[in-house]
Amino acid sequence: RSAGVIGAPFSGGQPRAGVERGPDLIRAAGLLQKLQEQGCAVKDYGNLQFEAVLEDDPVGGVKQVRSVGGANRKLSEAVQEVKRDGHTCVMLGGDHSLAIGSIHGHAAAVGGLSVLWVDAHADINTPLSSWSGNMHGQPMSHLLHELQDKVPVLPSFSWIRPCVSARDVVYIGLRDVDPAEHYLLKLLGVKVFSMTEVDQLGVAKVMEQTCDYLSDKVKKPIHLSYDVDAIDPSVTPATGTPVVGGLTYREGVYIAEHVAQTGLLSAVDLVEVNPLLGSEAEVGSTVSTAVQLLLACFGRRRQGDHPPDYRLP
Ligand code: DIR
Ligand code: MN
Ligand code: MN
Ligand code: MN
Repeated sequence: RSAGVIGAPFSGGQPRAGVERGPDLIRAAGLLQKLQEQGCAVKDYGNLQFEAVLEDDPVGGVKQVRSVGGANRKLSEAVQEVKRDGHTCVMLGGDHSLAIGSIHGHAAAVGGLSVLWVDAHADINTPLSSWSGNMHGQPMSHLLHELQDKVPVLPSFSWIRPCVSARDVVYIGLRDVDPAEHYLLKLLGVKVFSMTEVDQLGVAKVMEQTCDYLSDKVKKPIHLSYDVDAIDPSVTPATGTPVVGGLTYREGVYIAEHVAQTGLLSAVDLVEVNPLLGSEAEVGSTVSTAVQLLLACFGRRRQGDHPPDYRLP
């Protein structure tokens, strides 16, 4: 399998500067070379360039709506190109509002998707339920068919078509969920493995049940949307909204390994790495974890591996 990598240096879905530097940092940590070393063909589509929106006043308390809408429109087109070229798409964020364009573009190219959302947060606030006004807490509400009567059309959002069914979504790692979000998750009956279920079942059972649930009838291509804040902040502190009590490094990698094994991974987002938050060591730990998660997505196994034609020297 081959990886098509898109950098999305965008931070407008949340208030902290720095997350737009994620793509360059993850590249500088050697992601592309390491993917190639493990036998994965890589095409780098470079970083998207987003036009600044000069007049972007809040819309009913929601911030930078037009910037987020425009950036995601561009991202959606880019993801569609990567998928048409036949690659597994890797979107390096940037903040998690970018999942709107990434999932929209993915669905436009391949049709029905499963979405595996690994995050401390549910990111399913509607523009009306959001208390923060940050779009990175809302992407799921714009994507789910079932929520469209609850989501007003925002400026620069009219191009978006809902493209995911609640039945096809699984969350892992939740531990900071707003009341409105909890209400919506229950209303729609979304499959959630919060940190409580990770504690109860262990990550191996969580992944087994996740895959059984997602491949129940038809095996749809999987979109893995990985927010680095799903991992415990002792490991990935350089992120805008860290929450204690997260996935261990090993649980985080296991999730990616297991998804890779399904053979269904069709696109992955790695978002919310913010190199301006934390010490050099904290940023280093966050970025190298992000790289390891992505390598695991493309088949890196901790047991080791060797090419089929390997000859002992
Ligand atoms: C909160 C925090 N639920 C919000 N969300 C975050 O702003 O809607 N998402 N941090 O990543
Ligand atoms: Mn998120
Ligand atoms: Mn999060
Ligand atoms: Mn499985």
